[in-house]
Amino acid sequence: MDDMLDEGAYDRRRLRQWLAGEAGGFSRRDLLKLTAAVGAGLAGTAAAGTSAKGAAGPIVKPLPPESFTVLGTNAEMRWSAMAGQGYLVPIDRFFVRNHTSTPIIEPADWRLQVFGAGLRHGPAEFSYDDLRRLPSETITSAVECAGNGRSYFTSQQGQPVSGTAWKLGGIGVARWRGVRLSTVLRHAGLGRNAVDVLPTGLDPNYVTGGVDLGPVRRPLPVRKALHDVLVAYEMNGEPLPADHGRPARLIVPHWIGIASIKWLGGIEVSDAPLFSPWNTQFYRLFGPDFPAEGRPFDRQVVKSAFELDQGAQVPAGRPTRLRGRSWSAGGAIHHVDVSTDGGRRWRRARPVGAGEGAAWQRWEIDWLPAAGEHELLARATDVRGGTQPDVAVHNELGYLFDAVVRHRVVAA
Ligand SMILES: Nc1nc2c(c(=O)[nH]1)N[C@H]1C(S)=C(S)[C@@H](COP(=O)(O)O)O[C@H]1N2
Ligand SMILES: [Mo]
Repeated sequence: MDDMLDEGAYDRRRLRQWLAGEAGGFSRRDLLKLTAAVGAGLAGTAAAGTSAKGAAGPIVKPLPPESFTVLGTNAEMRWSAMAGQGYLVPIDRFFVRNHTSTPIIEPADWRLQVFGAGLRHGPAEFSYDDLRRLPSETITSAVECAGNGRSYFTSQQGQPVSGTAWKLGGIGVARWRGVRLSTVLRHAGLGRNAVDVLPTGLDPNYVTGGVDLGPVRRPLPVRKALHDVLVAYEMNGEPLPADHGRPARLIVPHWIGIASIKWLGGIEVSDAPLFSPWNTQFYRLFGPDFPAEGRPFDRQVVKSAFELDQGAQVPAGRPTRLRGRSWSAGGAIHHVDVSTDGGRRWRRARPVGAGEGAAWQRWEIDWLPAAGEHELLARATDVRGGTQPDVAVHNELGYLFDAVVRHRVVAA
């Protein structure tokens, strides 16, 4: 069990089990059938967007253009909207990634069902009030889409990818309050035989290429579930907003955003490995450099962003303070190097906000731009030495873009 916290080992073991046909929930045969039915290239295409009762359109909160870029059913945060902000991303500019649409669920009508062969007795049910009565905890954590930065595979590396064309705004950091998933599972009577936990969303089923893949769901190992996962009902001190999972969602620290299931309705606790399209067909690395069944992954990588739009204007000949943020699932950021001349010379950025937390690191650096076009680059290194390459490893679904992004600005 000990290697289950090492997500790489977990992924490799699950992959072997899946290939061997030991699959609960979504087998290799299911996937092959599905792939045959739909044809290649369906993975990562835009949601067909079924509409269910109670759905209020893809996203409920206002999406002013100065804060968001709308991408299909999703809304990307504009990095310029973080200029002058503190450590946290305010709710009114936090990105939204919806496979279909935000359902409106009243806390009073909501129940969380916990069930499965990995429980000691029968299923357990929690109301919103039950959840609020359990001991609470508050954590600061990023939620980041695995496809954040995807568009740079094409615009910077000239490589084709499919999926939502995020720049770098598919991330947000917030304070989340809720109940530890370990507490919920213990109250439900977690058995010693428990292996995987499969949280399921209450949003409309995801239909792509004419195939109904069912509700959004993705398993995680019980070891991770017990380690640091939160069932969150508050975000930045407010009741969880509809678009971010009201009444309750998972927050799975350091893992790709899809692990943090919103509008949590059910949690299956299994005594055998579980699978869903979200850890077999999506969220694997596909392409010539990878095995045919794709390489699984769970964790995020190292990234950096300037608090500026691509192509932003800065005043020429005047001292300019560049600000940005860097983050890594591997630990706190140790240092950030910045180039203002396309990568020829590098300077160390000053960290901002000591002791704010390790979800990301704010930084700044001063610059006197001459008139003309410039390319800004930022490269972060975390405390374990993890850093950002010049070129990200290409994969067809465009996940884990960790390369240094070339950020064009115009001084005038
Ligand atoms: N039920 C459900 N949970 C979900 C999703 C979804 O579409 N439905 N999207 C996932 C993805 S891909 C990401 S990146 C995060 C985004 O969280 P946010 O919309 O609160 O920013 O939620 C995850 N949880
Ligand atoms: Mo995502």
